Amino acid sequence: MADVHAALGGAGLRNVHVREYVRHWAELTGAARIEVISASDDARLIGEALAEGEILPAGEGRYYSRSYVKDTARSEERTVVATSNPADKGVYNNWRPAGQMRPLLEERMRGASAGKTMYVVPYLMAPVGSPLERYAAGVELTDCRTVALHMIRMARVGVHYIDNLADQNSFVRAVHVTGDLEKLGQGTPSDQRYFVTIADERTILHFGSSYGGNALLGKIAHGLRQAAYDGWASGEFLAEQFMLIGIADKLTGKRYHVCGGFPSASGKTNLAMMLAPDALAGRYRVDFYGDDIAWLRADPDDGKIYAINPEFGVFGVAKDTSEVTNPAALASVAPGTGTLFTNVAYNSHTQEVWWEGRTPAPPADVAGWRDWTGTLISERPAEDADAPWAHPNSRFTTALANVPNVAPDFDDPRGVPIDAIIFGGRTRDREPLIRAITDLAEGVYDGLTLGAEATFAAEGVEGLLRYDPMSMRPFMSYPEGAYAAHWLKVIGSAASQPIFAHVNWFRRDPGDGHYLWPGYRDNLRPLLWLLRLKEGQVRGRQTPVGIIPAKDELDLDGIAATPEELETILSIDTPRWKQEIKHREQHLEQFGGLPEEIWQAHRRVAAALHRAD
Ligand code: OXD
Ligand code: MN
Repeated sequence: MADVHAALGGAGLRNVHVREYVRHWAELTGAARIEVISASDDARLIGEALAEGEILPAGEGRYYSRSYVKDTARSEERTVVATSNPADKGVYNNWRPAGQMRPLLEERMRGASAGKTMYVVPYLMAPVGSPLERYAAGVELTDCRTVALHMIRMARVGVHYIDNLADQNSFVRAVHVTGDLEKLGQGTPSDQRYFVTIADERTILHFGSSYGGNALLGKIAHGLRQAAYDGWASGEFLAEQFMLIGIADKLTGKRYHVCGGFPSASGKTNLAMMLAPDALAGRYRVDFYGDDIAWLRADPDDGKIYAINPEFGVFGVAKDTSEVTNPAALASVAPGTGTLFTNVAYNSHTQEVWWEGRTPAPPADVAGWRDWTGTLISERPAEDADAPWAHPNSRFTTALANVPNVAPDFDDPRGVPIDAIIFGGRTRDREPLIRAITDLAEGVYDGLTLGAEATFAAEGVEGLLRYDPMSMRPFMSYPEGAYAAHWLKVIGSAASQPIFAHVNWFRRDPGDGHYLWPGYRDNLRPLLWLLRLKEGQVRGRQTPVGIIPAKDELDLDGIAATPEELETILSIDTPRWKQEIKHREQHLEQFGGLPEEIWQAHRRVAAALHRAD
């Protein structure tokens, strides 16, 4: 049995509430040792993990880990938001009573860390000194060393974050117990895993996975689910699965900031790390703040909406990351960055890593190459010959500071003032390249009706979106009606409000299906138009679903699109929109208590489409 007080005292951890919390869970999980972690322990922990074979070297200052084969992704079915108030049940939050979930988790976690070390990871999900700092402190307890290593990259980690709290009891209690991964029945009717946020107790209990999305509790469980709940309960802020970028105009010296949500596989990380296209790089610079989470609040001093990225690193999907799609991401995982790769392909002779899309074809010489399961490529059975080398959800984990175009003020506690909030899906026919929305309720309505097109027939009806409101479907922690009202309240309280827009980089040619817009770096162009529209420098063209750029308003210097292609991406398909409006109505009807302003926005858009005949 661990000597908790000696371990905490030795680490200089004085906060009595933290000490009591650690004692409780050390006793319950039966951990053999307690170790308090700060970022300065990284090199030692890396050394230990290498020595134990938990990670492998992947070139200079880079590391590689494999997760258990059935533990490679977030599990939405096993994720629960619990509170003591049944009124907190929403459509997506998978609500359960706290009184039921806590004993269930305690039962699974009891004795489950026997013989293991419990790492105590005090962290902060905010730049130090942020006005939202009191919602940002947490202590993750984990029985997995690689999870501690990931946390050091993804959050600000250190004892001082928890010892100096104004309210010593105000920290998120985040307990991660791995469990016996081979005996958990992942994905079967007897699945033992549970990933629970008891939001009104600010307690996170995750059992049964050591994969990042389930195990790095600062990120999704705290940074999104818990923070969204806290933001609503306090009335102070929004926590959203949003990227956050800056755009600097070197000619005028002005700096703009854009944040926004994209359902998965819609290019959010690539957009967040975008560099200006060559033709515009003399004038504009794009600064990276964050690729996954933003917390937004209205600042009473200047009446603007400010955003922070609460994270300290990037937990990015490796697949399809290349010099073309995201050169900044590749630079951020270069030798010497301390990057941890998970479930990519690994060469045990050369320590190189590779994933699908990294280069057009896999390495020609397969000597030493193993797929993400550890099987030598040269020995894979014939039926697996075409299987990917890397898992589609393989990841790289690197600190924000490693991203070459990281904003100089990414650590500014105040955050950055937001000029525009964008939503973007992957839509082949209906959505134009960009449509701007100047009305707050219509902007929120657009976010609530965000979705991704079904990618294969099996996933849904052709042309029907899988709605993913604000890209928060898996992270919603309170009811959607209240969520919409909270958005209207927070953004509505700002004297100077951001403009909204919906973007779509994925419009296809109706004939041969080719993409009509080059995407990637060129996505800066419609964003520049949006900022100009906000400043009254361009007028665009009003459509029933928003303002679309006139052709001559987009800066197309260096773009090879034909006039016909431009015509298509700068138009809306009214009959398809009319179908979509009917689906939206059904989608919104699920949500109890949706504010009347949202219904009015819906009816306005529907009526405008009707008139557009
Ligand atoms: C996610 C992630 O699962 O950001 O959305 O990792
Ligand atoms: Mn995400």
